[in-house]
Amino acid sequence: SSSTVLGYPRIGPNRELKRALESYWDGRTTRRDLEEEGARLRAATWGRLAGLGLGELPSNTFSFYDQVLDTAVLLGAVPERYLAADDPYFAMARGTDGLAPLRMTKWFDTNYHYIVPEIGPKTVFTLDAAKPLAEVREARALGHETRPVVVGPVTFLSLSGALERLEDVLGPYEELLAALAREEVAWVQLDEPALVTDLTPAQLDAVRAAYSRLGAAPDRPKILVASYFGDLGPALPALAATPVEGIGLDLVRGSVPELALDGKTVFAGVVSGRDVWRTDPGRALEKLRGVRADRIVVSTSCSLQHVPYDVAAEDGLEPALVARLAFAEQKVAEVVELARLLADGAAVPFDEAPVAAASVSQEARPARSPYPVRAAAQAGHLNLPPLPTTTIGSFPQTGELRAARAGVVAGALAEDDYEKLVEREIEHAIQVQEDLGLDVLVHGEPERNDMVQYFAEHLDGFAVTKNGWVQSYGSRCTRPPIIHGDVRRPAPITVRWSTYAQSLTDRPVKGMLTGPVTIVAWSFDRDDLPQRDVVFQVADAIAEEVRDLEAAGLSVIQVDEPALRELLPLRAAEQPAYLEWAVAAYRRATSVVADRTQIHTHLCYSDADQILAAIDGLDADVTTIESARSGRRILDAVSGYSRGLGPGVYDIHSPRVPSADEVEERLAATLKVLPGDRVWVNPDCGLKTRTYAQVEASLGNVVEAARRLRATL
Ligand code: THG
Ligand code: ZN
Repeated sequence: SSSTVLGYPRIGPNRELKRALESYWDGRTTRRDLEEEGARLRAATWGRLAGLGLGELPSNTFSFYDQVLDTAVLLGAVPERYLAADDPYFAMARGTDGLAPLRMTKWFDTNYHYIVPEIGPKTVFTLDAAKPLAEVREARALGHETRPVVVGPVTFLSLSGALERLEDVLGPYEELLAALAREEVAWVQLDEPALVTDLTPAQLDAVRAAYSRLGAAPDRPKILVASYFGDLGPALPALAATPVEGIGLDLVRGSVPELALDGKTVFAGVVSGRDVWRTDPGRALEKLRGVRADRIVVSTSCSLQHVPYDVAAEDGLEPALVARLAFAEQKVAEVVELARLLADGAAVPFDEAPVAAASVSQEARPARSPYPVRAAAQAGHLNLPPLPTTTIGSFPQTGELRAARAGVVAGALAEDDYEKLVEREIEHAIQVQEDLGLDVLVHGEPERNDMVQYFAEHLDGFAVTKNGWVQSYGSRCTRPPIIHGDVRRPAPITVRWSTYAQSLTDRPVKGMLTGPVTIVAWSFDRDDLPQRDVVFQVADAIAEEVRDLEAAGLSVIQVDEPALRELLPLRAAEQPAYLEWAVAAYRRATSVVADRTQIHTHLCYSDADQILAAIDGLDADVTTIESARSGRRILDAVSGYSRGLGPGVYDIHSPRVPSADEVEERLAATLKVLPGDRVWVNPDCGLKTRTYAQVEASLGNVVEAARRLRATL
C-alpha cells in the first residue's frame, strides 16, 4: 500500500513566507521576489516529502494567503471592485486604502482562518487554472509527480453561502479536470470537510449531484474526495454511490466505517493532523486492517497545515516529552512506516494504554449571589458614573517592547531591565488613561506576547516551543503551547503587574486574565484525558489567580473567553453538552470572588448572537462584545439583557479615528435597547495592534460621547 498526506504547512520552517509577504506588502520587495520565495518553499517541501519516502505527493497546497481564496480565484469569483487594484489577490485578502477586504472567518473548528468568498446571483464562474497547473509542472520539473489539491464544490459553496449556484460552478470544475487530464495528472484531490457537518437535505443532494456529474466527465484524472474533521455520516453512502475513485476518511476523529467501499481507494487518515502526538502504530494498523476497500493509501486525518514543521527544531523541550511528540515531518515518517507495516502484514502490539491521570475534583463551587445583590454591592464599592468608560485590556505594543522580549530570550537583555521597561509602559498606559478621563483602567498587558502563550509559560503542565509556528491567517502565526500534564499554577502570574498599575491610580484597575476554554482551544491538548477535564484543571488555576487579584485589592477582574465558540462541536447533537461544561468551567474560574468584586468578560467574534444563551450562562457582571461590524443584528439579539453590557462603540481593526458624534450616535442606538444603568462604553476589542496616537484620539472621543449622553440620562 502507498502513503500520502492531505496537505503540508506552507509558512516555511522559519516563517520564510511571513517575512516574504510582509516585505512585499511594505514595498521593500517585488512581486517577483515573493514568487521566487514561494517557489523555493514548494521545492523544499516536495524534496522533503520525497526524501522521507512518501509515496504520493500533493501539490497546490501552497498558498500566498489562503486555499479558499485560491479556489475563488480558480473559479473566477473575484468581485469586480477588486479587479482594478494593483494586486487584486491581496486586495481581497487585506483590503486597500479605498477597499475593505473580504470577510475572514474560522476554518471549521481549527484556529486557522479563511477568506469568505463573495458570491452573488450575478457572479460569473470562469476557470483560471493557472496556479494548480503551474505547480504540477513545477513539481514535474523537479522530478515529482503530484496530486493537485483544490477545495471541492460543495464545501466551497457552503462556506460562501451560495449552494444554489452548484450547477454553475460544476462547469469550471469539469474544465479543470480536463485541463489536468491533458497535463497527464493521475489524481486530483477535492477537499470536502463540509461533509462532516450536519448536512441539510440540499447539501446531501449537492454531494450526489456534484460527484455524479464530475465522475461522469469523459477526460479526467481519478478523483479523491477528501473529508476530514469527523465522520462522513450519510455523506459516505452518497459518495460511495458516485463514480469517484477515492474517498478520504478521518480515522482519528471519525471511525472505521461499516460500509464496504468496493471499487474505491480509501485514503485512510490514521495519523492526526490536529495534534502533536506520535501515532500508536498498533492501533493505527488495527484501523487500517478494518477498512474494507479495493486499495488503501495510508494518510493523515487532514492537512498537516495545523501542526508545526519539525520537533527537531526545538532544543528547549524535556527529552521525555520530545519522545512523545510528532510535528509535520515526524508525521510524514509515521505515514510512510505504517504503509510499510501494512504491506508487510506485520504484527504490531498496541502501546501501553494511556493512563488517564486522576485529575480535578468535580465538586461544584457555590454559585455567586443573584445579580441584583452583586450589582448593588459593586455600585457601593466602585462608585462609577452611569455609562462607565473602559477598554478591553491591551494597549499598543511598541517595537521597543517586542525587541526587549527577544533580547531576554537571546540572553542579551537582563530580566531586571526588561521588567523595568514593562513598568515604564504600565506607567505610561495609566497616565494616558487618567488624562483621557476613563473610568475603569487597565495596565495594558505590556508583559504579554500572546494572551495564551503568556499563561502557558507560567503554568505547570504546559510546554512552549521556540519555533512551533502554525499559520493563523495570511502571514500571521501563533505558537500553540502543548498541554502534556496536569495543569497547576505554581505562583501568581499577573498579580504583580496589576497591583503595580493599581498603585499608580485612585481609579479602579481591571485585572486581566484569559479564560480556561480559550487557553485550551489555542493550545495542543492532551490525548490521555477528556478535554473537559483539562479545561477544568485550567479553570482551577485561573480561579487561584482571580482570588489572588481580589486579595491584592483589584475590585474589577476581566476573564476573556474569545474562543468559547471555537471549541463548539461541528455536529449539533454534541453542542449542548459542550456548552454546558464550557460555561461551568468559566463559572468555576470566576465564582470565587465576593459580591462587591466585579467580573467582566470579553468575546470578540461577530456571531455572538448564536451562542447568547451560553454567554448569559457565564454570569459575568459585565460583558463587552464586538458590535461595530455586526451592528444592528447584535443589538437586536441583546435587547433587554439584564446585566452589564458593553457593545463596542468603534472598530479597532481599522486605523480610522471615530468622531465623538459618531460614537454618540452608536451609544444612543444602544440605549434604545438596553437600560441606561447597565450600559458600558468601550471599543470593540483590544488596542494592541494600534498606535498610541490613534488610541488617544479615539478614546478621547469615546469619553466625550459618554459625557454628553450622561448629561441626558
Ligand atoms: N492568540 C492566539 N490565537 C488566536 C488569537 C490570538 N486565534 C484567533 C485570533 N487571535 C487570530 N489572530 C491573530 C492575530 C495576530 C497574530 C496571530 C493571530 C499575530 N501573531 C504574531 C505574528 O504572526 O507575527 C506572533 C505573535 C507571537 O509572538 O506569539 O500577530 O491572539 N493564540
Ligand atoms: Zn476582542
